[in-house]
Amino acid sequence: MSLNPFDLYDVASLLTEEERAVQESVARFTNERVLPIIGDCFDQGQFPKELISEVAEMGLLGATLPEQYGGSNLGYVSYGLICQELERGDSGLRSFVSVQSSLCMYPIYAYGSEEQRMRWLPDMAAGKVIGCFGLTESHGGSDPASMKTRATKDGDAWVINGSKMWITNAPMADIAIVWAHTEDGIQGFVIEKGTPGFTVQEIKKKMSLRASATGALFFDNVRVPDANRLPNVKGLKGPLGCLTQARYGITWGPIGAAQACLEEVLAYTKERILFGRPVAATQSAQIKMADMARRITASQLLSLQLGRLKEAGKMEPTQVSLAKWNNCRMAIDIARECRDLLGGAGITTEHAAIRHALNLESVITYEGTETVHQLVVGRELTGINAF
Ligand code: TGC
Ligand code: FAD
Repeated sequence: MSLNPFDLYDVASLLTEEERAVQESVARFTNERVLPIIGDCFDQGQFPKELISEVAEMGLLGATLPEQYGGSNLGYVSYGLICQELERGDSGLRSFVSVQSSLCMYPIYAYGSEEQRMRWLPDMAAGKVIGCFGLTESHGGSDPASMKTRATKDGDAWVINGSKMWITNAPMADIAIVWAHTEDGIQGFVIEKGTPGFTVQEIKKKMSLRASATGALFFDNVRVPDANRLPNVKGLKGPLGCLTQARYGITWGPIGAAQACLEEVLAYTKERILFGRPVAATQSAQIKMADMARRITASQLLSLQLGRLKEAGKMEPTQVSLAKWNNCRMAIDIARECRDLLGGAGITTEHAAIRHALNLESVITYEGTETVHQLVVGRELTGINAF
């Protein structure tokens, strides 16, 4: 076999030398440091905190930001490849990097003052300050404009009341980027751990993203200085702009999860002898695996072109919605089909398929559900807002 089964169209040949080097180094990290431990982390419901310093040393936190803020000044295709290779390990680790980079460092960089950038970004890039992003509230995450969290000006400070739900990294975060209604529209605030009235509760009993820490945030008359308000954006476009960054990376991540599942099932079906021949020698198994490769290949090309558009400053949110929808759907279907091809062996975390399938239930839900992204594309096509 001369083609790479996980890159049938030789997408690697479309990458620059730097992009290939980034992909190779993150792939090595995933193989050597993530895969040996991640099944146990998932079983135990633990995020592998011990990997944070290594991820930071590799320059994966705020990777696209300029070096003066601790970033690695990488292009967006490199960032996508980082997400892909991390999610080949586990969606939880990719989530950690997405939230830290796209949802926390990005708004400080894009909407913060120079003082705020210097105050937080270098320590965040070094993994010394961990962030979380509070937009969703319990009464309806798809409709963030309906948020009830409110910030009221009081002298040179703000008083924040409300709550946020389903917040990645919350239980271990040093700062929370919190979006709240104000007299002047929705604004973003950096709330530091330990601020009186600010509490965090871990969400337990998750069957998905078990190797990621998720929590709820509560604000009871939390007093925040005006110096912690992000001054350069007002309105829903602030948080939605962050989501566009994160969703872009998330289009790449599920490609890695799907590749991991296909790799596992290719090996398994060659070894598994049923009715006197390997399962891989049956027509139905080959058709299923060929179809997985077809969908993975299409998703790789979609994300690569999206990345090139982003690098050229031409990427539109609707294009991100199409790829987030397509690639999450592709990966969750493949993970479920791989679980099936593994038979009973597929129901334990000794194999990766069920872990990826369960994780992808979150990935297809967060950062805009599949329905939300379908309606964004439908609105673009028809010009009619169906929300
Ligand atoms: P609309 O009221 O029309 O627009 C408001 C303003 O925002 C602008 N805008 C965007 N800007 C940047 N990127 C986007 N994707 C944008 N979409 C809209 C828009 O131009 C407008 O600007 P202006 O200047 O006119 O005020 O809002 P809409 O109708 O477009 O939005 C509706 C809808 C449903 C698409 C939106 O509310 C939505 O996306 N809902 C889903 C919410 C969501 O995805 N939440 C995710 C929370 S964070 C998370 O899940 C993290 S998980 C992380 C992990 O663990 O990896
Ligand atoms: P709802 O919005 O209540 O949606 C329920 C159902 O209604 C869905 O099927 C949806 O598709 C459907 N629906 C919505 N609108 C329509 C419509 N117009 N027509 C038809 N159907 C519709 N949020 C953060 O802010 N920060 C985080 O770090 C974060 N991390 C997360 C981590 C995990 C593990 C999970 C599971 C979620 C996380 N979220 C986070 C929240 C996530 O963004 C929301 O779960 C998501 O936006 C959906 O909101 P919801 O759960 O309230 O569902």
